[in-house]
Amino acid sequence: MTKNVELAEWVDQVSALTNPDQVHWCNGSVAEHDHLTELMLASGELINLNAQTHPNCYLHRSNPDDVARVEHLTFVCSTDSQDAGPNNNWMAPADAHAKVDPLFANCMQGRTLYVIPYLMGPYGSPFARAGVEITDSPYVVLNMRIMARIGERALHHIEAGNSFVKGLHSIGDLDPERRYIMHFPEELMIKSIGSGYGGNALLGKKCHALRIASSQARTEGWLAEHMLIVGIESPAGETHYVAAAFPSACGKTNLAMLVPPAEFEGWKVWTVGDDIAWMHLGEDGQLWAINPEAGFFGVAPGTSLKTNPNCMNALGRNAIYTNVAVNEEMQPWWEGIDGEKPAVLTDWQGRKHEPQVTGAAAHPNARFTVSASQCPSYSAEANSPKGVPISAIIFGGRRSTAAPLVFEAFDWEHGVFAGASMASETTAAATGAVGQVRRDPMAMKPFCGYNFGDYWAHWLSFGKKSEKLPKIFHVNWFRKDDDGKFMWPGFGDNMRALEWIINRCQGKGESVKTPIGLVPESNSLNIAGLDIDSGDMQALLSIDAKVWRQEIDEIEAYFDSIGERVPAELREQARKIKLALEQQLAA
Ligand code: GTP
Ligand code: SPV
Ligand code: MN
Repeated sequence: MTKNVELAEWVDQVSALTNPDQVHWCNGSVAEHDHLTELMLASGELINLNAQTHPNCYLHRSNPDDVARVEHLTFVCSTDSQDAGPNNNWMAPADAHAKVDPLFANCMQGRTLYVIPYLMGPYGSPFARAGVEITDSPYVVLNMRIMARIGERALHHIEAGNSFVKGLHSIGDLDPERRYIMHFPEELMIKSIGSGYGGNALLGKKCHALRIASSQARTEGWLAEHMLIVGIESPAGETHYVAAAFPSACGKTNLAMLVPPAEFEGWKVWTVGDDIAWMHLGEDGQLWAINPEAGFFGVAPGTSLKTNPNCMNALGRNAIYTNVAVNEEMQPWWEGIDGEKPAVLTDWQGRKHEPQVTGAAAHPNARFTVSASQCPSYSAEANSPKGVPISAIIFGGRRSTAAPLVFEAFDWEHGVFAGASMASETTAAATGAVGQVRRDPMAMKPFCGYNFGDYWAHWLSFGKKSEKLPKIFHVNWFRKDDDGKFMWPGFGDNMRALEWIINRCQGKGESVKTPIGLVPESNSLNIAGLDIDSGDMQALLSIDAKVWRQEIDEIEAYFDSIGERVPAELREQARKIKLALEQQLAA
Protein backbone atom coordinates (compact mmCIF):
# COMPACT_ATOMS: atom_id res chain seq x y z
CA MET A 1 0.00 0.00 0.00
CA THR A 2 3.03 2.26 0.32
CA LYS A 3 6.62 2.25 -0.88
CA ASN A 4 7.71 3.79 2.42
CA VAL A 5 9.19 0.88 4.37
CA GLU A 6 8.96 2.59 7.77
CA LEU A 7 5.26 3.30 7.27
CA ALA A 8 4.47 -0.14 5.87
CA GLU A 9 6.23 -1.84 8.79
CA TRP A 10 4.45 0.33 11.36
CA VAL A 11 1.04 -0.43 9.85
CA ASP A 12 1.91 -4.15 9.91
CA GLN A 13 3.00 -3.94 13.55
CA VAL A 14 -0.13 -2.08 14.63
CA SER A 15 -2.30 -4.43 12.69
CA ALA A 16 -0.67 -7.44 14.37
CA LEU A 17 -1.29 -5.83 17.77
CA THR A 18 -4.85 -4.58 17.23
CA ASN A 19 -6.06 -7.48 15.08
CA PRO A 20 -8.61 -5.76 12.83
CA ASP A 21 -10.86 -7.60 10.37
CA GLN A 22 -9.55 -5.48 7.54
CA VAL A 23 -7.15 -2.66 6.78
CA HIS A 24 -8.29 0.28 4.66
CA TRP A 25 -5.93 2.95 3.30
CA CYS A 26 -7.86 6.21 3.06
CA ASN A 27 -7.61 8.32 -0.10
CA GLY A 28 -10.04 11.04 0.95
CA SER A 29 -12.28 10.57 -2.11
CA VAL A 30 -15.98 11.37 -2.34
CA ALA A 31 -16.71 7.67 -2.95
CA GLU A 32 -14.91 6.82 0.28
CA HIS A 33 -16.84 9.53 2.14
CA ASP A 34 -20.13 8.21 0.79
CA HIS A 35 -19.27 4.62 1.67
CA LEU A 36 -18.26 5.47 5.26
CA THR A 37 -21.33 7.67 5.69
CA GLU A 38 -23.58 4.80 4.65
CA LEU A 39 -21.86 2.43 7.04
CA MET A 40 -22.26 4.89 9.90
CA LEU A 41 -25.88 5.68 9.10
CA ALA A 42 -26.56 1.95 9.20
CA SER A 43 -24.74 1.52 12.52
CA GLY A 44 -26.39 4.59 14.07
CA GLU A 45 -23.07 6.40 14.52
CA LEU A 46 -24.43 9.09 12.20
CA ILE A 47 -27.97 10.40 11.91
CA ASN A 48 -29.33 12.06 8.78
CA LEU A 49 -30.19 15.74 9.14
CA ASN A 50 -32.78 17.50 6.98
CA ALA A 51 -31.42 17.04 3.45
CA GLN A 52 -33.48 19.94 2.07
CA THR A 53 -32.19 22.57 4.46
CA HIS A 54 -28.87 20.90 5.41
CA PRO A 55 -27.64 18.86 2.44
CA ASN A 56 -24.97 16.28 3.24
CA CYS A 57 -25.06 17.15 6.96
CA TYR A 58 -25.02 14.54 9.70
CA LEU A 59 -25.39 14.37 13.45
CA HIS A 60 -23.11 12.32 15.67
CA ARG A 61 -23.96 11.69 19.32
CA SER A 62 -20.96 10.92 21.51
CA ASN A 63 -20.95 8.67 24.47
CA PRO A 64 -22.04 11.09 27.28
CA ASP A 65 -18.76 10.36 29.09
CA ASP A 66 -16.75 11.41 26.05
CA VAL A 67 -17.62 14.97 25.03
CA ALA A 68 -14.48 17.04 25.67
CA ARG A 69 -10.72 16.94 25.97
CA VAL A 70 -9.40 15.15 29.05
CA GLU A 71 -6.42 17.09 30.34
CA HIS A 72 -5.84 14.81 33.34
CA LEU A 73 -5.45 11.82 30.99
CA THR A 74 -3.16 13.61 28.53
CA PHE A 75 0.58 12.92 28.92
CA VAL A 76 3.83 14.18 27.45
CA CYS A 77 6.30 11.29 27.58
CA SER A 78 9.79 12.73 27.21
CA THR A 79 12.80 10.84 28.56
CA ASP A 80 13.46 13.50 31.20
CA SER A 81 10.39 14.58 33.20
CA GLN A 82 11.87 18.10 33.39
CA ASP A 83 11.51 18.41 29.62
CA ALA A 84 7.75 17.88 29.88
CA GLY A 85 7.70 20.35 32.78
CA PRO A 86 5.24 20.91 35.60
CA ASN A 87 2.76 22.15 32.98
CA ASN A 88 2.27 18.59 31.67
CA ASN A 89 1.40 15.19 33.06
CA TRP A 90 4.47 13.06 32.51
CA MET A 91 5.22 9.38 32.19
CA ALA A 92 8.53 7.78 31.18
CA PRO A 93 8.26 6.67 27.53
CA ALA A 94 8.81 2.97 28.29
CA ASP A 95 6.22 3.05 31.09
CA ALA A 96 3.73 4.85 28.88
CA HIS A 97 4.09 2.31 26.07
CA ALA A 98 3.77 -0.50 28.63
CA LYS A 99 0.62 1.13 29.98
CA VAL A 100 -1.22 1.65 26.70
CA ASP A 101 -0.01 -1.14 24.42
CA PRO A 102 -1.98 -3.84 26.28
CA LEU A 103 -5.11 -1.69 25.87
CA PHE A 104 -4.55 -1.78 22.09
CA ALA A 105 -4.19 -5.57 22.02
CA ASN A 106 -6.98 -6.97 19.83
CA CYS A 107 -8.93 -3.72 20.26
CA MET A 108 -9.85 -3.64 16.54
CA GLN A 109 -11.20 -7.19 16.41
CA GLY A 110 -14.35 -7.17 14.28
CA ARG A 111 -13.55 -3.63 13.12
CA THR A 112 -11.73 -1.96 10.24
CA LEU A 113 -8.34 -0.36 10.72
CA TYR A 114 -8.18 2.88 8.74
CA VAL A 115 -4.82 4.33 7.69
CA ILE A 116 -5.09 8.10 7.15
CA PRO A 117 -2.06 9.79 5.60
CA TYR A 118 -2.45 13.54 6.17
CA LEU A 119 -0.67 16.79 5.59
CA MET A 120 -0.83 19.72 8.00
CA GLY A 121 -0.33 22.91 5.99
CA PRO A 122 -0.86 23.95 2.38
CA TYR A 123 0.32 21.63 -0.41
CA GLY A 124 3.74 22.73 -1.60
CA SER A 125 4.49 24.70 1.56
CA PRO A 126 8.00 24.23 2.96
CA PHE A 127 6.34 24.49 6.40
CA ALA A 128 3.76 21.71 5.89
CA ARG A 129 4.27 18.51 7.88
CA ALA A 130 2.92 15.02 7.36
CA GLY A 131 1.43 12.49 9.68
CA VAL A 132 -0.35 9.17 9.50
CA GLU A 133 -3.23 8.41 11.82
CA ILE A 134 -4.31 4.83 12.30
CA THR A 135 -7.82 4.62 13.74
CA ASP A 136 -10.74 2.24 14.07
CA SER A 137 -13.25 5.11 14.04
CA PRO A 138 -14.93 6.02 10.74
CA TYR A 139 -16.14 9.21 12.51
CA VAL A 140 -12.48 10.16 12.90
CA VAL A 141 -11.85 9.45 9.20
CA LEU A 142 -14.73 11.71 8.11
CA ASN A 143 -13.61 14.48 10.45
CA MET A 144 -9.95 14.22 9.46
CA ARG A 145 -11.06 14.43 5.82
CA ILE A 146 -12.46 17.89 6.61
CA MET A 147 -9.83 19.09 9.09
CA ALA A 148 -6.63 18.04 7.29
CA ARG A 149 -5.47 17.35 3.74
CA ILE A 150 -5.71 13.58 3.62
CA GLY A 151 -4.96 10.92 1.01
CA GLU A 152 -2.56 10.46 -1.86
CA ARG A 153 -0.78 13.81 -1.90
CA ALA A 154 -0.01 13.46 1.79
CA LEU A 155 1.26 9.92 1.18
CA HIS A 156 3.47 11.17 -1.67
CA HIS A 157 4.93 13.76 0.71
CA ILE A 158 5.92 10.92 3.03
CA GLU A 159 7.15 8.71 0.20
CA ALA A 160 9.35 11.58 -0.98
CA GLY A 161 11.35 10.98 2.20
CA ASN A 162 9.87 13.58 4.55
CA SER A 163 9.47 12.67 8.21
CA PHE A 164 5.98 11.95 9.53
CA VAL A 165 4.23 11.73 12.88
CA LYS A 166 2.78 8.33 13.73
CA GLY A 167 -0.58 8.53 15.51
CA LEU A 168 -2.32 5.43 16.76
CA HIS A 169 -5.93 5.85 17.84
CA SER A 170 -8.65 3.48 18.96
CA ILE A 171 -11.93 4.27 20.62
CA GLY A 172 -11.23 1.20 22.78
CA ASP A 173 -14.18 0.60 25.07
CA LEU A 174 -14.73 4.35 25.72
CA ASP A 175 -14.21 3.70 29.41
CA PRO A 176 -12.70 6.86 30.99
CA GLU A 177 -10.73 4.52 33.27
CA ARG A 178 -8.92 3.15 30.23
CA ARG A 179 -8.48 6.43 28.37
CA TYR A 180 -5.02 7.88 27.65
CA ILE A 181 -3.72 10.49 25.23
CA MET A 182 0.05 9.88 25.15
CA HIS A 183 2.63 11.97 23.28
CA PHE A 184 6.17 10.84 22.55
CA PRO A 185 7.87 13.96 21.13
CA GLU A 186 11.24 12.22 20.79
CA GLU A 187 9.67 9.42 18.71
CA LEU A 188 7.27 11.69 16.77
CA MET A 189 4.52 9.40 18.03
CA ILE A 190 1.05 9.68 19.57
CA LYS A 191 -1.02 6.92 21.15
CA SER A 192 -4.63 7.73 22.01
CA ILE A 193 -7.14 5.26 23.33
CA GLY A 194 -10.61 5.35 24.86
CA SER A 195 -12.05 8.54 23.38
CA GLY A 196 -13.68 9.48 20.08
CA TYR A 197 -13.86 13.22 20.88
CA GLY A 198 -12.16 15.78 18.59
CA GLY A 199 -9.10 16.96 20.46
CA ASN A 200 -8.45 13.47 21.83
CA ALA A 201 -9.05 11.59 18.59
CA LEU A 202 -8.37 13.81 15.54
CA LEU A 203 -4.65 13.38 16.08
CA GLY A 204 -3.54 15.87 13.41
CA LYS A 205 -5.05 18.70 15.44
CA LYS A 206 -3.99 19.33 19.05
CA CYS A 207 -1.82 16.21 19.48
CA HIS A 208 0.30 16.69 16.35
CA ALA A 209 -0.09 20.34 15.27
CA LEU A 210 0.41 21.67 18.80
CA ARG A 211 1.96 19.22 21.29
CA ILE A 212 4.39 17.42 18.96
CA ALA A 213 4.86 20.40 16.65
CA SER A 214 5.60 22.86 19.49
CA SER A 215 8.42 20.61 20.60
CA GLN A 216 9.76 20.31 17.02
CA ALA A 217 9.36 24.07 16.59
CA ARG A 218 11.53 24.71 19.62
CA THR A 219 14.44 22.68 18.24
CA GLU A 220 14.01 24.03 14.73
CA GLY A 221 13.46 27.70 15.61
CA TRP A 222 9.79 28.33 14.80
CA LEU A 223 6.49 28.54 16.72
CA ALA A 224 3.44 26.23 16.80
CA GLU A 225 0.66 28.15 18.54
CA HIS A 226 -3.01 27.92 19.57
CA MET A 227 -3.87 30.96 17.45
CA LEU A 228 -6.36 32.10 14.86
CA ILE A 229 -5.03 33.99 11.84
CA VAL A 230 -7.12 36.79 10.36
CA GLY A 231 -6.54 39.43 7.68
CA ILE A 232 -8.02 42.91 8.19
CA GLU A 233 -8.39 44.89 4.95
CA SER A 234 -8.81 48.65 5.25
CA PRO A 235 -10.99 50.68 2.87
CA ALA A 236 -7.72 51.68 1.16
CA GLY A 237 -7.16 48.01 0.31
CA GLU A 238 -4.26 47.37 2.67
CA THR A 239 -4.42 44.05 4.57
CA HIS A 240 -2.85 43.48 7.98
CA TYR A 241 -2.69 39.96 9.36
CA VAL A 242 -3.17 39.33 13.04
CA ALA A 243 -2.61 36.12 15.03
CA ALA A 244 -4.51 35.73 18.29
CA ALA A 245 -4.21 33.18 21.10
CA PHE A 246 -7.33 32.76 23.23
CA PRO A 247 -7.93 29.64 25.32
CA SER A 248 -10.41 26.98 24.22
CA ALA A 249 -13.94 28.32 23.74
CA CYS A 250 -12.78 31.92 24.24
CA GLY A 251 -13.51 33.41 20.84
CA LYS A 252 -10.92 32.39 18.21
CA THR A 253 -13.38 31.08 15.62
CA ASN A 254 -15.54 34.16 16.10
CA LEU A 255 -12.70 36.68 15.75
CA ALA A 256 -11.34 34.82 12.71
CA MET A 257 -14.68 35.32 10.88
CA LEU A 258 -15.68 38.70 12.27
CA VAL A 259 -18.09 40.93 10.35
CA PRO A 260 -17.32 44.59 11.10
CA PRO A 261 -20.12 46.83 12.41
CA ALA A 262 -21.96 49.17 10.00
CA GLU A 263 -19.74 52.12 11.00
CA PHE A 264 -16.74 50.35 9.46
CA GLU A 265 -17.80 50.74 5.87
CA GLY A 266 -15.29 49.43 3.37
CA TRP A 267 -13.42 47.24 5.89
CA LYS A 268 -13.14 43.53 5.09
CA VAL A 269 -12.08 40.61 7.22
CA TRP A 270 -10.39 37.51 5.78
CA THR A 271 -10.20 34.19 7.60
CA VAL A 272 -6.91 32.28 7.33
CA GLY A 273 -7.32 29.98 10.34
CA ASP A 274 -9.40 29.65 13.50
CA ASP A 275 -7.35 27.51 15.90
CA ILE A 276 -3.69 26.85 15.08
CA ALA A 277 -0.86 28.91 13.60
CA TRP A 278 2.61 27.72 12.62
CA MET A 279 4.90 30.75 12.43
CA HIS A 280 8.37 31.10 10.93
CA LEU A 281 10.74 34.01 10.84
CA GLY A 282 11.13 35.05 7.20
CA GLU A 283 14.33 36.25 5.56
CA ASP A 284 12.75 39.70 5.67
CA GLY A 285 12.67 39.52 9.49
CA GLN A 286 8.88 39.32 9.62
CA LEU A 287 6.97 36.50 11.25
CA TRP A 288 5.02 34.50 8.62
CA ALA A 289 2.11 32.22 9.57
CA ILE A 290 0.37 29.27 7.98
CA ASN A 291 -2.77 27.52 9.18
CA PRO A 292 -1.89 23.82 9.29
CA GLU A 293 -5.58 22.88 9.21
CA ALA A 294 -8.12 22.75 6.38
CA GLY A 295 -11.36 22.92 8.38
CA PHE A 296 -13.06 24.23 11.49
CA PHE A 297 -13.98 22.09 14.49
CA GLY A 298 -15.93 24.86 16.17
CA VAL A 299 -18.11 25.45 19.22
CA ALA A 300 -21.80 25.40 18.22
CA PRO A 301 -23.53 27.05 21.22
CA GLY A 302 -23.59 30.83 20.86
CA THR A 303 -23.11 30.65 17.08
CA SER A 304 -25.83 32.55 15.19
CA LEU A 305 -26.40 34.84 12.22
CA LYS A 306 -26.15 37.69 14.67
CA THR A 307 -22.86 36.67 16.33
CA ASN A 308 -21.11 34.88 13.46
CA PRO A 309 -22.90 35.09 10.10
CA ASN A 310 -19.87 33.87 8.11
CA CYS A 311 -19.78 30.72 10.18
CA MET A 312 -23.53 30.12 9.90
CA ASN A 313 -23.26 30.51 6.13
CA ALA A 314 -20.47 27.95 6.03
CA LEU A 315 -22.36 25.45 8.13
CA GLY A 316 -25.47 24.68 6.15
CA ARG A 317 -23.98 21.94 3.96
CA ASN A 318 -21.36 19.16 4.09
CA ALA A 319 -21.01 19.50 7.85
CA ILE A 320 -20.79 17.06 10.73
CA TYR A 321 -22.56 18.15 13.90
CA THR A 322 -21.52 16.55 17.17
CA ASN A 323 -23.74 16.65 20.28
CA VAL A 324 -26.15 19.34 19.09
CA ALA A 325 -29.92 19.07 19.59
CA VAL A 326 -32.39 18.68 16.70
CA ASN A 327 -35.85 20.09 16.12
CA GLU A 328 -38.82 18.20 14.69
CA GLU A 329 -37.64 18.94 11.14
CA MET A 330 -34.29 17.29 11.92
CA GLN A 331 -32.46 20.59 11.74
CA PRO A 332 -29.57 21.18 14.15
CA TRP A 333 -30.33 23.40 17.15
CA TRP A 334 -28.29 24.81 20.02
CA GLU A 335 -28.50 27.43 22.72
CA GLY A 336 -27.90 30.86 21.19
CA ILE A 337 -28.88 29.92 17.60
CA ASP A 338 -31.24 32.32 15.76
CA GLY A 339 -35.00 32.30 16.12
CA GLU A 340 -37.49 31.26 18.76
CA LYS A 341 -36.69 28.19 20.77
CA PRO A 342 -38.78 25.37 19.24
CA ALA A 343 -41.41 23.84 21.52
CA VAL A 344 -40.15 20.35 20.79
CA LEU A 345 -36.49 19.40 20.68
CA THR A 346 -34.49 16.22 20.95
CA ASP A 347 -31.43 16.88 23.10
CA TRP A 348 -27.81 15.93 22.43
CA GLN A 349 -28.32 12.56 24.05
CA GLY A 350 -31.36 11.74 21.92
CA ARG A 351 -33.83 12.39 24.75
CA LYS A 352 -36.93 14.58 24.65
CA HIS A 353 -35.65 17.99 25.76
CA GLU A 354 -37.10 18.98 29.12
CA PRO A 355 -34.91 21.82 30.42
CA GLN A 356 -35.84 21.27 34.09
CA VAL A 357 -35.02 17.57 33.88
CA THR A 358 -32.29 17.22 31.27
CA GLY A 359 -30.54 20.62 31.21
CA ALA A 360 -29.29 22.28 28.03
CA ALA A 361 -30.53 20.86 24.73
CA ALA A 362 -27.13 20.96 23.04
CA HIS A 363 -24.04 19.99 25.01
CA PRO A 364 -22.14 23.21 25.95
CA ASN A 365 -19.19 21.79 23.99
CA ALA A 366 -21.29 20.68 21.00
CA ARG A 367 -19.27 21.17 17.83
CA PHE A 368 -19.51 21.41 14.05
CA THR A 369 -16.89 20.20 11.58
CA VAL A 370 -16.80 22.00 8.26
CA SER A 371 -14.33 22.71 5.48
CA ALA A 372 -12.69 26.14 5.72
CA SER A 373 -13.23 26.55 1.98
CA GLN A 374 -16.98 26.92 2.61
CA CYS A 375 -16.49 30.01 4.75
CA PRO A 376 -17.51 33.18 2.84
CA SER A 377 -14.61 35.10 4.43
CA TYR A 378 -12.00 32.41 3.63
CA SER A 379 -8.83 34.23 2.61
CA ALA A 380 -7.36 33.86 -0.87
CA GLU A 381 -4.00 33.69 0.94
CA ALA A 382 -5.02 30.79 3.20
CA ASN A 383 -3.34 28.26 0.94
CA SER A 384 -0.28 30.37 0.25
CA PRO A 385 2.79 28.14 0.72
CA LYS A 386 4.80 30.90 2.41
CA GLY A 387 1.92 31.98 4.67
CA VAL A 388 0.93 35.51 5.60
CA PRO A 389 3.05 38.17 7.37
CA ILE A 390 1.86 38.89 10.92
CA SER A 391 1.59 42.54 12.03
CA ALA A 392 0.20 41.92 15.53
CA ILE A 393 0.01 39.10 18.03
CA ILE A 394 -2.91 39.21 20.44
CA PHE A 395 -3.21 37.29 23.68
CA GLY A 396 -6.53 37.17 25.45
CA GLY A 397 -8.51 35.42 28.08
CA ARG A 398 -11.99 35.11 29.48
CA ARG A 399 -11.78 37.35 32.55
CA SER A 400 -14.93 38.70 34.19
CA THR A 401 -12.71 41.06 36.20
CA ALA A 402 -9.29 42.78 36.15
CA ALA A 403 -8.15 42.54 32.51
CA PRO A 404 -8.98 45.63 30.41
CA LEU A 405 -10.57 45.49 26.95
CA VAL A 406 -7.21 45.95 25.24
CA PHE A 407 -3.65 46.93 26.04
CA GLU A 408 -0.42 47.05 24.09
CA ALA A 409 2.83 45.62 25.43
CA PHE A 410 5.78 48.01 25.79
CA ASP A 411 8.06 45.74 23.76
CA TRP A 412 8.62 42.09 22.76
CA GLU A 413 9.89 41.03 26.19
CA HIS A 414 6.95 42.61 27.97
CA GLY A 415 4.62 41.06 25.38
CA VAL A 416 6.03 37.61 26.12
CA PHE A 417 5.39 38.34 29.81
CA ALA A 418 1.79 39.33 29.00
CA GLY A 419 1.33 36.01 27.19
CA ALA A 420 3.13 33.95 29.80
CA SER A 421 1.08 35.44 32.63
CA MET A 422 -2.34 35.40 31.03
CA ALA A 423 -5.24 33.77 32.81
CA SER A 424 -8.69 32.67 31.76
CA GLU A 425 -11.83 31.05 33.12
CA THR A 426 -12.10 27.36 32.25
CA THR A 427 -14.74 26.29 29.71
CA ALA A 428 -16.63 23.17 28.61
CA ALA A 429 -13.96 22.40 25.97
CA ALA A 430 -12.22 20.26 28.60
CA THR A 431 -13.78 18.03 31.25
CA GLY A 432 -13.77 19.46 34.79
CA ALA A 433 -15.08 22.58 36.49
CA VAL A 434 -16.14 25.49 34.29
CA GLY A 435 -15.59 29.18 35.12
CA GLN A 436 -12.49 28.84 37.28
CA VAL A 437 -9.68 31.31 36.64
CA ARG A 438 -6.42 29.56 35.88
CA ARG A 439 -3.15 30.57 34.27
CA ASP A 440 -3.23 29.59 30.62
CA PRO A 441 0.00 30.98 29.15
CA MET A 442 -0.35 31.82 25.46
CA ALA A 443 -3.57 29.70 25.57
CA MET A 444 -1.16 26.73 25.51
CA LYS A 445 -1.65 25.25 29.00
CA PRO A 446 -3.24 22.10 27.57
CA PHE A 447 -1.16 22.04 24.38
CA CYS A 448 2.49 22.92 24.97
CA GLY A 449 4.50 19.73 24.39
CA TYR A 450 7.39 20.77 26.64
CA ASN A 451 8.42 22.72 29.75
CA PHE A 452 6.82 26.18 29.89
CA GLY A 453 10.10 27.66 31.15
CA ASP A 454 11.85 26.49 27.96
CA TYR A 455 8.84 27.60 25.91
CA TRP A 456 9.01 31.17 27.21
CA ALA A 457 12.78 31.23 26.66
CA HIS A 458 12.08 30.14 23.08
CA TRP A 459 9.57 32.98 22.64
CA LEU A 460 12.06 35.48 24.13
CA SER A 461 14.79 34.28 21.76
CA PHE A 462 12.87 35.74 18.81
CA GLY A 463 13.30 39.21 20.31
CA LYS A 464 17.01 38.94 19.64
CA LYS A 465 16.63 37.64 16.08
CA SER A 466 14.64 40.40 14.41
CA GLU A 467 13.66 44.04 14.63
CA LYS A 468 10.53 43.52 12.57
CA LEU A 469 8.54 41.33 14.92
CA PRO A 470 4.82 41.89 15.38
CA LYS A 471 3.66 44.17 18.18
CA ILE A 472 2.03 42.27 21.05
CA PHE A 473 -1.37 43.08 22.58
CA HIS A 474 -3.72 41.63 25.20
CA VAL A 475 -7.53 41.73 24.97
CA ASN A 476 -10.50 40.68 27.08
CA TRP A 477 -14.00 40.58 25.57
CA PHE A 478 -15.51 39.02 28.68
CA ARG A 479 -15.55 41.66 31.46
CA LYS A 480 -18.78 41.51 33.47
CA ASP A 481 -20.63 44.13 35.50
CA ASP A 482 -21.98 43.61 39.00
CA ASP A 483 -25.11 42.01 37.56
CA GLY A 484 -23.04 39.41 35.71
CA LYS A 485 -23.74 40.97 32.31
CA PHE A 486 -21.00 41.29 29.67
CA MET A 487 -19.92 44.95 29.57
CA TRP A 488 -18.53 44.81 26.04
CA PRO A 489 -20.83 43.79 23.15
CA GLY A 490 -18.11 41.61 21.61
CA PHE A 491 -18.29 39.72 18.29
CA GLY A 492 -18.41 42.20 15.33
CA ASP A 493 -17.73 45.11 17.68
CA ASN A 494 -14.34 43.58 18.51
CA MET A 495 -13.40 45.25 15.21
CA ARG A 496 -13.14 48.47 17.22
CA ALA A 497 -10.26 47.06 19.26
CA LEU A 498 -8.71 45.52 16.14
CA GLU A 499 -8.72 48.89 14.38
CA TRP A 500 -6.84 50.46 17.30
CA ILE A 501 -4.38 47.57 17.26
CA ILE A 502 -3.71 47.98 13.55
CA ASN A 503 -3.40 51.74 13.97
CA ARG A 504 -0.80 51.17 16.67
CA CYS A 505 1.14 48.88 14.33
CA GLN A 506 1.28 51.77 11.86
CA GLY A 507 2.46 54.29 14.42
CA LYS A 508 -1.02 55.82 14.74
CA GLY A 509 -3.64 55.82 17.52
CA GLU A 510 -3.13 57.47 20.90
CA SER A 511 -2.39 55.50 24.02
CA VAL A 512 -2.10 56.04 27.75
CA LYS A 513 0.73 54.44 29.69
CA THR A 514 -0.27 52.30 32.69
CA PRO A 515 1.93 50.00 34.78
CA ILE A 516 0.69 46.93 32.87
CA GLY A 517 0.78 48.32 29.33
CA LEU A 518 -0.55 50.96 26.96
CA VAL A 519 -4.34 51.33 26.87
CA PRO A 520 -6.25 53.31 24.22
CA GLU A 521 -6.64 57.01 24.88
CA SER A 522 -10.43 57.33 25.21
CA ASN A 523 -10.91 59.18 21.89
CA SER A 524 -8.68 56.84 19.92
CA LEU A 525 -11.08 53.90 20.12
CA ASN A 526 -13.87 54.22 17.54
CA ILE A 527 -17.06 53.61 19.49
CA ALA A 528 -19.36 55.51 17.09
CA GLY A 529 -22.79 53.91 16.99
CA LEU A 530 -22.05 51.71 19.99
CA ASP A 531 -24.71 51.54 22.69
CA ILE A 532 -22.48 51.39 25.73
CA ASP A 533 -22.66 53.07 29.12
CA SER A 534 -19.83 55.62 29.50
CA GLY A 535 -19.06 54.29 32.99
CA ASP A 536 -18.71 50.80 31.55
CA MET A 537 -16.45 52.07 28.78
CA GLN A 538 -14.24 53.81 31.32
CA ALA A 539 -14.07 50.67 33.44
CA LEU A 540 -13.15 48.59 30.40
CA LEU A 541 -10.13 50.80 29.70
CA SER A 542 -8.87 51.38 33.22
CA ILE A 543 -6.43 49.46 35.36
CA ASP A 544 -7.15 48.89 39.05
CA ALA A 545 -3.69 49.10 40.63
CA LYS A 546 -4.77 47.23 43.76
CA VAL A 547 -6.24 44.35 41.79
CA TRP A 548 -3.16 44.17 39.57
CA ARG A 549 -0.76 44.31 42.51
CA GLN A 550 -2.49 41.16 43.76
CA GLU A 551 -2.40 39.71 40.23
CA ILE A 552 1.40 40.11 40.11
CA ASP A 553 1.73 38.11 43.34
CA GLU A 554 -0.30 35.35 41.73
CA ILE A 555 1.80 35.48 38.56
CA GLU A 556 5.02 35.24 40.58
CA ALA A 557 3.63 32.29 42.52
CA TYR A 558 2.70 30.69 39.21
CA PHE A 559 6.22 31.22 37.85
CA ASP A 560 7.52 29.60 41.06
CA SER A 561 5.34 26.57 40.34
CA ILE A 562 6.93 26.22 36.89
CA GLY A 563 10.35 26.29 38.53
CA GLU A 564 13.91 27.10 37.71
CA ARG A 565 13.61 27.10 33.93
CA VAL A 566 11.47 30.27 33.99
CA PRO A 567 13.62 32.91 32.23
CA ALA A 568 15.02 35.65 34.47
CA GLU A 569 13.67 38.23 32.00
CA LEU A 570 10.09 37.30 32.94
CA ARG A 571 10.81 37.57 36.66
CA GLU A 572 12.33 40.97 35.97
CA GLN A 573 9.19 42.04 34.05
CA ALA A 574 7.04 41.07 37.04
CA ARG A 575 9.33 43.00 39.36
CA LYS A 576 9.22 46.16 37.21
CA ILE A 577 5.43 46.09 36.92
CA LYS A 578 5.07 45.50 40.64
CA LEU A 579 7.25 48.53 41.34
CA ALA A 580 5.22 50.74 38.98
CA LEU A 581 1.97 49.57 40.60
CA GLU A 582 3.31 50.25 44.07
CA GLN A 583 4.43 53.72 43.06
CA GLN A 584 0.94 54.41 41.72
CA LEU A 585 -0.69 53.08 44.89
CA ALA A 586 1.60 55.24 47.06
CA ALA A 587 0.88 58.39 45.07
P1 GTP B 1 -11.98 26.39 20.56
O1 GTP B 1 -12.51 25.85 19.29
O2 GTP B 1 -12.39 25.60 21.75
O3 GTP B 1 -10.51 26.61 20.53
O4 GTP B 1 -12.75 27.79 20.84
P2 GTP B 1 -12.61 29.27 20.20
O5 GTP B 1 -11.51 30.01 20.90
O6 GTP B 1 -12.56 29.20 18.73
O7 GTP B 1 -13.98 29.96 20.68
P3 GTP B 1 -15.28 30.36 19.83
O8 GTP B 1 -15.01 31.47 18.86
O9 GTP B 1 -15.89 29.14 19.30
O10 GTP B 1 -16.19 30.96 21.00
C1 GTP B 1 -16.54 30.20 22.13
C2 GTP B 1 -17.78 30.78 22.78
O11 GTP B 1 -17.57 32.15 23.14
C3 GTP B 1 -18.99 30.77 21.84
O12 GTP B 1 -20.14 30.45 22.58
C4 GTP B 1 -19.05 32.19 21.34
O13 GTP B 1 -20.37 32.57 20.98
C5 GTP B 1 -18.53 32.99 22.55
N1 GTP B 1 -17.86 34.25 22.11
C6 GTP B 1 -16.98 34.39 21.10
N2 GTP B 1 -16.61 35.68 20.95
C7 GTP B 1 -17.26 36.38 21.92
C8 GTP B 1 -17.28 37.77 22.29
O14 GTP B 1 -16.63 38.64 21.70
N3 GTP B 1 -18.08 38.10 23.35
C9 GTP B 1 -18.82 37.16 24.04
N4 GTP B 1 -19.57 37.57 25.05
N5 GTP B 1 -18.82 35.85 23.70
C10 GTP B 1 -18.06 35.46 22.66
C1 SPV C 1 -10.06 23.28 21.87
O1 SPV C 1 -10.51 22.66 22.86
O2 SPV C 1 -9.23 24.20 21.98
C2 SPV C 1 -10.57 22.97 20.52
C3 SPV C 1 -11.36 21.76 20.34
O3 SPV C 1 -10.24 23.65 19.57
S1 SPV C 1 -10.36 20.34 20.37
O4 SPV C 1 -10.08 19.93 19.01
O5 SPV C 1 -11.13 19.31 21.05
O6 SPV C 1 -9.14 20.61 21.05
MN1 MN D 1 -8.83 25.31 20.19
